[in-house]
Amino acid sequence: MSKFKEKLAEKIPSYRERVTRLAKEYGDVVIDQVKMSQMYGGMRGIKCLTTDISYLDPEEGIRFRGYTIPECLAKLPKKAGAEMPYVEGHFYLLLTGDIPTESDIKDVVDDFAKRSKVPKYVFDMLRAMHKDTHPMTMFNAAVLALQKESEFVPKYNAGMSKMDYWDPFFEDSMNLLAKLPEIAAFIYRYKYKGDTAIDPDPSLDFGANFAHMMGIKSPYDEISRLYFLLHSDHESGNVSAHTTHLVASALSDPYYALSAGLDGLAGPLHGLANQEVLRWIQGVMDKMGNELPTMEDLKKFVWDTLKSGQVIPGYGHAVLRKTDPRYTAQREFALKHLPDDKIFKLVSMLYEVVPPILVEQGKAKNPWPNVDAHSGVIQWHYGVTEYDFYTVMFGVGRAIGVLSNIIWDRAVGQALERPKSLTIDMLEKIAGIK
Ligand code: AMX
Repeated sequence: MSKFKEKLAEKIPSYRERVTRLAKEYGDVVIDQVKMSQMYGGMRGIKCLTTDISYLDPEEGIRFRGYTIPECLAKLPKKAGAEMPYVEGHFYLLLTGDIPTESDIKDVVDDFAKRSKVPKYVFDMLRAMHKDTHPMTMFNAAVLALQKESEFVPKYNAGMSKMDYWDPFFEDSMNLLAKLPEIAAFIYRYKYKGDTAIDPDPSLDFGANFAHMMGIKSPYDEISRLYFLLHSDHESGNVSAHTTHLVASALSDPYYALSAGLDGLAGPLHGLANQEVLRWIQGVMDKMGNELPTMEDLKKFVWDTLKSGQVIPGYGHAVLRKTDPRYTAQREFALKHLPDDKIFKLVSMLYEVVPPILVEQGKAKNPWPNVDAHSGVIQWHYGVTEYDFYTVMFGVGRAIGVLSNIIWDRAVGQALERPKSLTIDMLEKIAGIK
């Protein structure tokens, strides 16, 4: 057993004990009530999920295992000379709750390297798909195609204790995560660079290897590390995390569960928003003859978008009520590395223009930018202008968080998820409508 897995195994019994105690001894304690408006409002705010991996405070933003984004960036170990922490170290933190040492990280880096070989049938399948297939469909299909590799399935079929489910979930998740950077980079170079895949370099860490396989020079390795870290987890209720958790609760293995979660990430109100942001920004630039608009022109463009019944992509959030710290972290990177980039300047102008307009319009509960308002501009700067691809990178990052979550779901014995539904007749009766 690797030191990493041993560490996790050490942590599980005390968490299991706490969860069993809460569920058994305090099983009747009321946590929340459900309102009619929440049943028809996407279940916003209902406290009915549990995770220790991240917590989203509406005002402060995400904390990973109790650490804010600036704290993670400062405390997690970095490769000598690197600006951003190892993705492997962040994964270690999410899974164990501890900030890793250099040697802990080496353990994970080496483990990933051993598991990273992508079987040829995955590439064959991707090449057999229609060239116009959305890269997110290709990515999700690749994850699903790998399902035959699941170690959970044969162990489950052979009969195993519920207490041990987490072990093959861990193995499947590690095997899957190790392969995602190569699958994602392959899709990029297959679709947009004339099928010129670049072989992985096993001596590189997760973020740097992805940058290498994309064929993009430093500091793209730094932005890859940052990007995967920032997109990893956002509590349990968002569509990708919740879907992965739900599907895994049926004891569908991590391949099935992640592929389902990624399907949710592909929606325009969720992960696809970063592609929408760039598409929308290009619309502004096209209209302005590729020049920066004036503030007045930009205000008009924003109002025109709203008046045509569309949302402003990259703004608003179901939980957050301030500027997303994931936006801020990317803005700080951009201020340092690409302050004169034209699209970055436009994104900065939007930061001034959009919030007051959304407030004036009075619909959005949160007028501030979310992570997606910034992700695309940095990718564009480093030459990744094929914005259909952005959600795939979001997916690589999100996999780190959602897979950590389903390993822990099995570790603490989370049950099959099965909420109850009511009919309109029943609700009208409850409401006292005659
Ligand atoms: N532009 C215009 N209108 C917006 C808006 C925006 N950016 N954000 C919210 N609104 C509107 C909603 O459409 C809704 O209108 P309705 O009453 O006519 O249906 C109203 O404001 C209230 O919505 P809300 O409670 O503030 O937001 P929500 O929880 O229902 O939805 C989100 C949250 C993110 C889907 C929404 O803000 C949105 O559509 N934003 C643009 C798309 C986007 O950036 N998505 C990415 C989110 C982050 C992620 O998952 N990657």
